[in-house]
Amino acid sequence: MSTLTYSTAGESHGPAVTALVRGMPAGLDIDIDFINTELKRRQGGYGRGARQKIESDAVTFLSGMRRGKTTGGPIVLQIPNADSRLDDLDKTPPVYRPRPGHADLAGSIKWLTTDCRETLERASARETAGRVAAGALARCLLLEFGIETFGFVRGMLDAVTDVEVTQQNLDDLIAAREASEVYCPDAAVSEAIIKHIRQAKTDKDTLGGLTETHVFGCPPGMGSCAHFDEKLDGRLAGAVMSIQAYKAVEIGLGKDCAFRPGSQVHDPIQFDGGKRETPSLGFERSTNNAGGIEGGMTNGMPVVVRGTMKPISTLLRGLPSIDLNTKEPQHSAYERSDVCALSAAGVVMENVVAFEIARAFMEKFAGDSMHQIQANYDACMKLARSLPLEPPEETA
Ligand code: EPS
Repeated sequence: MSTLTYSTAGESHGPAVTALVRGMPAGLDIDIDFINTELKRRQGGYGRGARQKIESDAVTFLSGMRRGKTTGGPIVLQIPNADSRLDDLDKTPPVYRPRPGHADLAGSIKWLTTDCRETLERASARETAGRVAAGALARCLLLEFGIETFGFVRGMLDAVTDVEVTQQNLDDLIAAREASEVYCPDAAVSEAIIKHIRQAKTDKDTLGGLTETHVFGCPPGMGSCAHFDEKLDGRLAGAVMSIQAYKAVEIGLGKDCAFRPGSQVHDPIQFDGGKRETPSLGFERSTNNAGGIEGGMTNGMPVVVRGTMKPISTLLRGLPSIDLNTKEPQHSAYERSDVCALSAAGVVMENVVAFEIARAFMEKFAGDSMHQIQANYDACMKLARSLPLEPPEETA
């Protein structure tokens, strides 16, 4: 059995984007419709560019699946690109004027070329289709154990919702998000965001914003404080920060911890015997400033992650740059792009967060098959519920 991991491959205008997922247990029912729904959601959101009218993203399983279930073997997911033209020089000409904020300049120096296309084809956010497919597959596993994720747009500029996300209002929030063109479960804030995007388009400018993911139903003890590279908050931060254009990640209260004393940051611990059979095992908090993670481990409360996306670096009006061949000042090149891809980024974030949660879940309840994992999960939860396993030692 290998650790649950994934990697992606594919260029924005190559034949396809793919994801290779290793370590999925055998016997998991794969909900392809669900994966495709997530891919569709990633393509949407007000402010997207013309590419999304060309593509109709849907996944094909090239391996690791038989009769709708995982086999335990490596899984290759493929999403074809309709706009495939990588080797056609007329349709994908070289780009010599790097965009400030994009991978163009750093990548060109890294790969020793003056053609930014060598870099931008892989740096493109089209790659996130592969990440969404892998994350949505991981969510099929999590849902078997009642672990649910909810991702949405929190806001941008002066339009930020203060909506509270709880398991109780989750269904209403999902409905409100689905009704919003920008995936924000607050109608008034959605309107304001759309206005901002419309204005940015007029100004030939771009916009970023805040996205958030909440994960419900995580049992305590996933992740680890024993090894820094097993800390779940570190892994979540790395996963979210690696999404194209993300510049900050916060868990729970995040950076606002700096502005409060400890008494107003740390979540008081209570025990509710009536909730012993729930994933929290009854260990409850009146607040969740920790965002469900303490010491790099889940504590039974919902995991809350927030990400900041910078505005897309391809501006229709360009930005001051140079020509890499002549080094003369030039405005940056314009490649077809989005005015704002915040809603899509929220979908990407939800799915990359889910993959990291699934990875931590598999490390704790490890098994080659769903049967084995279910048995391990049940046994582990039973032991945790029976604490103390030995009579407490007398103290003098
Ligand atoms: C994207 C596909 C790309 C861009 C965007 C996201 O398509 P194209 O470059 O063919 O228009 O719209 O990519 C970028 C923001 C970027 O910097 O490359 C997608 O499918 O998400």
